[in-house]
Amino acid sequence: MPEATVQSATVPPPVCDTDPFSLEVLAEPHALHAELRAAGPVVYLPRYDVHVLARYEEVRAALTDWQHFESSGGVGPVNFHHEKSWRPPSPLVETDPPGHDAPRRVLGGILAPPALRRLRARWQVAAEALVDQVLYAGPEFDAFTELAEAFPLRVFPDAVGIGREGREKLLPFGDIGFNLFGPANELTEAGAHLIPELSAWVNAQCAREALTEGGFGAQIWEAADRGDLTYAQAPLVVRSMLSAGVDTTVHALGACLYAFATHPEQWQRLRRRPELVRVAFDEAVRWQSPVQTFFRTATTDVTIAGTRIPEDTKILMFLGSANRDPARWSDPDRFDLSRDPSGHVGFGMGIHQCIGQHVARLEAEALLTALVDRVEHFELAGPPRRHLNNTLRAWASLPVRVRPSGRGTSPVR
Ligand code: OVM
Repeated sequence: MPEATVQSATVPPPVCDTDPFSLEVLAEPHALHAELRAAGPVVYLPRYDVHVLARYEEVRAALTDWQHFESSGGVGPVNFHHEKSWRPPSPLVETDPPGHDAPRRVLGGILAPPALRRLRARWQVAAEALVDQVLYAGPEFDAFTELAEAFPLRVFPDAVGIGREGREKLLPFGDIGFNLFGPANELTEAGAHLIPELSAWVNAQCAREALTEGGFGAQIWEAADRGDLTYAQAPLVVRSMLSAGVDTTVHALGACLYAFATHPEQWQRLRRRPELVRVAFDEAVRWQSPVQTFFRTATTDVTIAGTRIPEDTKILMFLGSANRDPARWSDPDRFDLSRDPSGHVGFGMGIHQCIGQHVARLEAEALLTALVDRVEHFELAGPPRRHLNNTLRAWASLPVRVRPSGRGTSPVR
């Protein structure tokens, strides 16, 4: 083929044989990320037949180019053009314009900052009550289970408007969903037997009759009444909130609490300047990247930095690696409230950027504010434990010891 000038103009990418979804790498991913960033702008992973992007510039470019890197082929390694998904595709995360536009507009309005204002005071009271309750029991506790898990579970399901029964299924359901944005492995295997029961329960919560008036869920059905959504889309949009809205926030709060337990000087800075809570949350999301990866599918042959990515093949984007790329961030491994974390891709970027981020920010603001008022000093009281997930940088336990400030209503002084 002497005339293959277009082909010969492209460079073969470096190859990586490491499995980024092995338990060892999931437990400690940063060395592989550094290796992938150093190897080149595009790296090929023969194990999964995907091209991977681990540098900030390329990850950001791919996230904002939905025309070439589509989501309707699935945002995990499974290519929906050839294989069925484990559930009907999400009308938000597993779709592209124009089908994506209406669900995005509707849910985006319901979860926009002005619409959330009525929740702020109630969530602040709930956070204060929870922190008081935890501190009352003593200065040592598990900040992951007792705060990071407990707080979203106290406020978010009520805001959506689901029933009280069965809420303990939300976290395992989300865990399974996020494992299924990665490859079939021991993690997906371990959850497989729970899928029928958990899915049936979640799907039942998405029905109009199951949702209380005024909640996010009921508002989605009202949008269908107005013709802004189809009646077929409404329960799937409710399902998106229940799939993507709990574990993500829980592990982002876990990231915040881990950050402060290991950086007491940053906690003092936040106590001096509590208006930094929102910066603190974004910096924790950048630093830990609770959502580590997403895939896209190439809509056509695309060339990135001279490497050809064939049409209809998968691209794996490392958000967590982009968020620690030294080419974009100075001293990226440092958790530092004096940096401006804006531009991080922990919530994604572009048309699919996290639609629930304002809800998460409000939850974080309520919890951190309650803690700032009540906790003078924060430290680890034992080794923190990770929970391994194919997509989430997650926690199982975060033992802490605190010195209460004597404010709030805690009797522990
Ligand atoms: C969805 C969705 C979106 C993001 C994450 C996710 C299971 C689900 O729209 O259903 O995790």
